[in-house]
Amino acid sequence: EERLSSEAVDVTLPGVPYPKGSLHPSLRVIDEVVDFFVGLGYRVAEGPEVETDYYNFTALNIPPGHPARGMQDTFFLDEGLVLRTHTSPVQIRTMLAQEPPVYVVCPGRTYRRDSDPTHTPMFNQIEGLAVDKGLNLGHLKGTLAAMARHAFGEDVKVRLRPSYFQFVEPAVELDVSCFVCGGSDPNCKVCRGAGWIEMLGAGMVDPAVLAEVGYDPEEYTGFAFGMGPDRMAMVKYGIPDLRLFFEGDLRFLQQF
Ligand code: 2NL
Repeated sequence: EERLSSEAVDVTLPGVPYPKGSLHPSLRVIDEVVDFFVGLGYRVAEGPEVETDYYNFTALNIPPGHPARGMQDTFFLDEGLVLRTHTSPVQIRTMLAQEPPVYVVCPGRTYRRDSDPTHTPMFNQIEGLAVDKGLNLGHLKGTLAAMARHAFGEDVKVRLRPSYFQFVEPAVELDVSCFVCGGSDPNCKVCRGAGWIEMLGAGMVDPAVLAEVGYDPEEYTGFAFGMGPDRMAMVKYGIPDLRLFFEGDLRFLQQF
């Protein structure tokens, strides 16, 4: 009796809470976008964050001395190395390593000398590339519209606006209709009354870039796109300051 009562365990007491992890808001968006493209048959490719000047700039139609280099706020390292300013060098490496067709999606960390509420020196990027026979702007728009509906809901509309990026021609930016107000609220916090949200940049791969990796631009065409999943997460989850993403504060992270 004595032993039974002294060793009794009250199984009705609550257990010791086990700390639960959660996914970072950027990773949630990255997973969503990457899963979408994997579903279409794209492969995931990764590459080094320390890159050569050649892979980060020259191969992308940005030769030494070109003003587009000055606009990227690059972290320069020794001996012609840089912290990559975008994940495009991963697609260059992919094209150099294989023959077309190419269908890849490239998520990763990228770096620019910039720091304010909407820019951090390290940020995530997802780029994608398709090279095949007969690809045109219609394939680009259809693919990216389907991705936008996957990320922001079946009802969103998309529009393309003319833009400029050195490595594509023509270049476009893709907007999605506001998934909060649909354009009906002039005071909407998400689209600020514009009705549209900027989502990504894209375009048809410049023939000079295809030729640089040894592909015949007369035989193959391609489209490419680049987006900022951190920015997308700010819009999607209503987060006002990008710097919160990289401070590691559990009170912030546990909300997602
Ligand atoms: C943006 C725009 C873009 C690309 C990235 C690309 C890569 C290769 C060849 C051609 Cl290897 N293009 N990438 C093209 C257009 C836009 O990113 O605003 N990103 C956040």
